[in-house]
Amino acid sequence: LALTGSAQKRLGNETAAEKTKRMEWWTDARFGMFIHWGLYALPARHEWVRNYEHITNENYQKYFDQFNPDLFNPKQWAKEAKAAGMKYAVLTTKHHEGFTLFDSKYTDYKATNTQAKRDLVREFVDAFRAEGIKVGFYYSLIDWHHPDFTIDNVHPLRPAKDSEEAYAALNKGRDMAKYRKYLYNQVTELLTKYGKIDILWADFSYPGKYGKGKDDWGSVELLKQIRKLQPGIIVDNRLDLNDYEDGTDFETPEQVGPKELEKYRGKVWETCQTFSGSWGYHRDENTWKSNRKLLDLLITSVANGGNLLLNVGPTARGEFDYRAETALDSLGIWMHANSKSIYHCTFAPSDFKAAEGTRLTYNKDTKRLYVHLFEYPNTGNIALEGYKDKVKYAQFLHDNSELQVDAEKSKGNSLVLKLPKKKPNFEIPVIELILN
Ligand code: JFZ
Repeated sequence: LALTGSAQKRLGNETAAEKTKRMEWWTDARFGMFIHWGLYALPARHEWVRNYEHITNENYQKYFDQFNPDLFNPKQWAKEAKAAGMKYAVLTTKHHEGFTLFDSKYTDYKATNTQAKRDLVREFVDAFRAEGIKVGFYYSLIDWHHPDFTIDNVHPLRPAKDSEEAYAALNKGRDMAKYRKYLYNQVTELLTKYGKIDILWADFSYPGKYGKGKDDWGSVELLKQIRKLQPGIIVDNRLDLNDYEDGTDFETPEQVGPKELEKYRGKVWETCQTFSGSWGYHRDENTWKSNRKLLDLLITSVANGGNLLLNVGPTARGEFDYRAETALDSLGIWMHANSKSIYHCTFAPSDFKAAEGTRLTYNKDTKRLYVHLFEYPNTGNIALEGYKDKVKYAQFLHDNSELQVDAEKSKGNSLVLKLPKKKPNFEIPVIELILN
């Protein structure tokens, strides 16, 4: 059988089974915390502010000068992530603005040279590890501060308005080969100075005539180096290596709705989501997702075999916004009682159809099926068509209270369970079915 074209391109020798094994902790974990933190927390109006408002290096300098996160306490962050039920965390070690939270020997544009006077990545790593949370590094491929990074004529998030000549003039003297080396060196620093790193989240490629992709980043060499330095690491798919069969590890659908997540069933993926619209701290943004919506995204991710990476944008003083804390608390209360339907779970076997108003997750090892009641029936029962001879025992997940079968109503293949008229005190209660 002749493989054609790109499908046969490989970077290493890992088999599909070995990859599954390497990623097992991550696919089991299902829920992680994204942290977008950088100088953009000071203007507090989106992490793209430098680009959106065309701020020059000179005018952006005030944020570097004023950066003083006096309340930064990653132990507290880690406690809050853990209480919410999150198993891993990914921090922006450098975002597009180019400022590094770590002490890099390749730049002066780093936290060590601000009033913080220290390596904030180191403290993050130590604190999260101490809580048993896996650590990941986000590293921006894009860099608006580096003198060799060429300014793009067309960018997916901001199409060009100027002429090609104007851009050519702007880019005179910039050398992507030098930037490529810088990025390689910094990733090497990140993967050698901080012990075992569980995830690398490189961001992002926009290949095309005016864009940037694997040749600009040197992605092939970079990924080889990443794998060599950290053999166990899990890498996102934004290095533009999709034509390699064993390239990167997971897909990253961003800010998509629950309905769209169905398309990813069967793939290895993680959806990243903000509380509001911005990833960095945004003071005046008031369109926050409801707690129910966040819970929906978590459950629906697992119901389609994926992970949720939920973002927090800490303030310039280094604390989580009170609105984020309230949302995390609410998720934590649900997770405390219901996390068995999340960890180590995936989509249900195809012979179980989700009843109207429900979403299913499944643990194949314990052979338990979880029915999430998105719409709580006020009829005093629920009919599960086709489940009749497949279920040994039924209970609520949050308290292990039995849910009796309504034998009279259970006709044909229909399994009808009696439910309390009053909805239990959870936004989305879960029925646990122990299968035969
Ligand atoms: C990127 C960043 O620009 C953003 O600031 C944030 O860090 C997010 C997690 O990742 O955002 C993207 C990346 C790719 C697309 C859109 C937003 N895209 O391909 O459409």
